[in-house]
Amino acid sequence: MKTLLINPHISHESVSKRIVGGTQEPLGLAYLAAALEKNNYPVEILDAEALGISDQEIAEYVSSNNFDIVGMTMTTMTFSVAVNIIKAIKNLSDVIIHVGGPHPTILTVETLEYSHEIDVVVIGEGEATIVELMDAIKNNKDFNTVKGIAYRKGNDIFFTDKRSNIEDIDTIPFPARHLLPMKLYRGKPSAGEKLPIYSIFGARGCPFGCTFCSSVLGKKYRYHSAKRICDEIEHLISDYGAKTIVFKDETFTLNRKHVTDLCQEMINRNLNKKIIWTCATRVNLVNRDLLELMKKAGCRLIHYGVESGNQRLLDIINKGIKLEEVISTFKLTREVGIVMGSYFMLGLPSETLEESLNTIEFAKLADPDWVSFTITIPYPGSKMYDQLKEKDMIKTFDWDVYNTGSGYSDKPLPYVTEGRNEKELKDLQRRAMKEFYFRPKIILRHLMHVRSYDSLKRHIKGGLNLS
Ligand code: B12
Repeated sequence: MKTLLINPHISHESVSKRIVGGTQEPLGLAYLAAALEKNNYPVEILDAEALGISDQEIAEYVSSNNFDIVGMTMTTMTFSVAVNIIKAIKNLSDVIIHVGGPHPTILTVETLEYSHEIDVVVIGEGEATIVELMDAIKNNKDFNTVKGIAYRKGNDIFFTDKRSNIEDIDTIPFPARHLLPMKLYRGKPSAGEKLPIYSIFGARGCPFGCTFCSSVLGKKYRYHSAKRICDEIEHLISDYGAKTIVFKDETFTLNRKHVTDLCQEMINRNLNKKIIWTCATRVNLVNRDLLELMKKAGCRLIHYGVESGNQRLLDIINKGIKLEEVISTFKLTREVGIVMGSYFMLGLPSETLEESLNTIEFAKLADPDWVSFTITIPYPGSKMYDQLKEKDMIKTFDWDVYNTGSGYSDKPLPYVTEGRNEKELKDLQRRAMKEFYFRPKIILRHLMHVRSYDSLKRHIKGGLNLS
């Protein structure tokens, strides 16, 4: 019984690919594959995004290799692409199709109703469920014995008992990276010059309530032990020659004791001499001692989620930070010598033109090294989506339009805040990027970090895409 797990392609709309190139490992699928391998189920991963292959080529690969079961991961942005791939597969092969990931977890019934080719939706974390699903298929048991799924039987859709999240995530094996085309992943230039760059997901869940977030991994923060994370780093160094690690955790410094232990363990194992690393967190969850320790442990860059340069909007989106905290933390981070990236959003609900301009000015004032300005999209699963849907302010539920490459595609925006228009927001986004990056101080700062011809080319490509 052979399973294929597919990462659908997003390339033509992927902002990182359009502007700077490169893709990242689909860690969710690699975790699922590891769980299957641990239970002796043969599995392969096809990363269509990294490989750049067409729907037809995927369908032919499935049929010529006699897979019995195909799994596909889906976000809202990749939903339409994934559904087309599934259609192409079912045209050629009679396989069981199951899907998982944020979109089908949130809109389970809609997913099954929209695509009749999908047999099963795995809801939430998938490691335990996928193994039970395989057991049921192998032993010809009814799907109602598998917790945490919804499935189709005849014309009806059935939900089974809910599955709780995995308490101790150290029990999950390392992602099966040996099934991924590891040489094709490049990471973003903000991660630095030391290639190859690979990612680790060190913690799951986030207790905060930002209205734009649609995380499906729960509110409870569950993290891997310092030992497990350092073992995984050593594995990435020895097997793949990793030089840079990107922590994909949503809020890296949430538990200060844990981060302190982790940094200490990295230093004890001399990992700080072998790799550099990056992470993302909130401005109110660091202090000087912690930043200094992180720097000593090899932290090169921190991405801070700032979102807006207006306190009124920060409060509306329930961000729970103050603008003064942004300024003081950015100053501190620079003093400690850690590079900074900062995420901003334009077109938040009720945002005026003046407030959008404030955000651009604030980004320059706060002075990070890297920025992104994304146009607000209310993704299903977020509080913002529910609020705007209730007010009838979402223009379309055609999910293809939600793959806007953060506003950089020619697709129309599914939501435009009151009193504003699409063209103005898209123009403003480009203006924001140009105003931020095309300043002598920033150009110089970036050129000083360029260490290779390849990197110079990536910087120039990024700049040309902005102009
Ligand atoms: C890494 C990441 C990225 C990377 C993608 C790298 C990659 N190849 O995965 C990059 C930086 C490119 C990215 C970009 C964006 N992202 Co993103 N990203 C993430 C992040 C932080 C981690 C994903 C991850 O690895 N998770 C770890 C694994 C363990 O979880 P998982 O993937 O969900 O998989 C588990 C389950 O869902 C399930 N499962 C998943 N798939 C399948 C399939 C099967 C068959 C089964 C059985 C089970 C199953 O089992 C897995 C193991 O437990 C998530 C947030 C999060 N906490 O997940 C956001 C997230 C996926 N991103 C999101 C968004 C909105 C974006 C952007 C639009 C942001 C922006 N404004 O630019 C862009 C869009 C890019 C695009 N066009 O698609 C949203 C998606 C919301 C939604 N409704 O779909 C999320 C959930 C963030 C959030 N909290 O709102 N992202």
